[in-house]
Amino acid sequence: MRSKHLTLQLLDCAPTCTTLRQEVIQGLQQSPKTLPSKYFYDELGSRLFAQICELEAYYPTRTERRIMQQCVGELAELLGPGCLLVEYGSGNSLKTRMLLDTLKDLVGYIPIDISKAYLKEAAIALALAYPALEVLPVCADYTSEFELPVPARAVRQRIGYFPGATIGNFEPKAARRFLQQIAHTCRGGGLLIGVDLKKDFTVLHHAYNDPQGITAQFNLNLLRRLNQELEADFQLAQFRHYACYNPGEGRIEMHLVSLEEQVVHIDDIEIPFKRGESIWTESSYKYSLEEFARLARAAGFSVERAWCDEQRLFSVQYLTTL
Ligand code: AVI
Repeated sequence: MRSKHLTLQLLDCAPTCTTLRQEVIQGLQQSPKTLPSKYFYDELGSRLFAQICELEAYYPTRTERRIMQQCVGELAELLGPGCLLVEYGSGNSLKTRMLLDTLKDLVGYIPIDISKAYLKEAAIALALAYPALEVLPVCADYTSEFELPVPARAVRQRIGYFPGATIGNFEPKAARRFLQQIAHTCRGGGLLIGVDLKKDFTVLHHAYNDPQGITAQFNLNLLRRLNQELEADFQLAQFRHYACYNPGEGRIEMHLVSLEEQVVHIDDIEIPFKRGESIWTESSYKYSLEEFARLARAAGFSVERAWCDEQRLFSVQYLTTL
């Protein structure tokens, strides 16, 4: 990867089109129909998500940013020098800059993201802004098995970074497995993670049903992506975004509801829809501090510090491996 002033090595472990096709067809043949939320993030999906993060209704991003502003100094003291920062799902890496600016003598930064175009753009911008920092981008589904690149300088400890409450998009068992994988990768080190907290469900409802309709566009973009990459024939106007909080399960559920009885094709496979039938596209679990501490422990971490905002909407937690 070359820009005017630098060369960056990108490690490409991106999922193949076959994986996308297999997972999509499998999900759409189940009852209820599902699609993996990780496929939201093609180039347009990542841009729409960045817009969601700036919405008034979507409190997590700005709340996490405020907490980070307050705790980053203390965090830098806790972590000390010589860390390798490994970010899972780095997107535009904007929130990482606060850490890159404050952590002491970082050995390197490994942004991992499934969206190659977005990753390249972000990695080049970072390498230009931080010329002394070794940036080692990896294009991958971060839940899959892959080796991390090794920086030139010696690493004292690996610190995982998983902001933005994305851990909530995993089913609890998958969340535990993923945290176990990070605990293994970062053994002897730690993980800085954003965790969205349980709260009044009207706040949650508003956050996932924004008045500007950006979340709806983000959800529907998944079907546009399947039309483009798998030559499917979804009629986007025949599906509607629907999101609601399930208090029993402690999660937001996001769906695309078929407005008509219809048949969608992917190659020669027919996917029939009844009127009102939905594709479940995402779950977003909300945790209490106690619930998350139990999950972290089951995965091989202990909670060293948990910082919250005054309204207890969100938490930023620093976990260390057991
Ligand atoms: C990435 N993740 C934490 C977001 C969430 O809140 O669960 C994805 C999202 N879906 C709709 N709005 C935002």
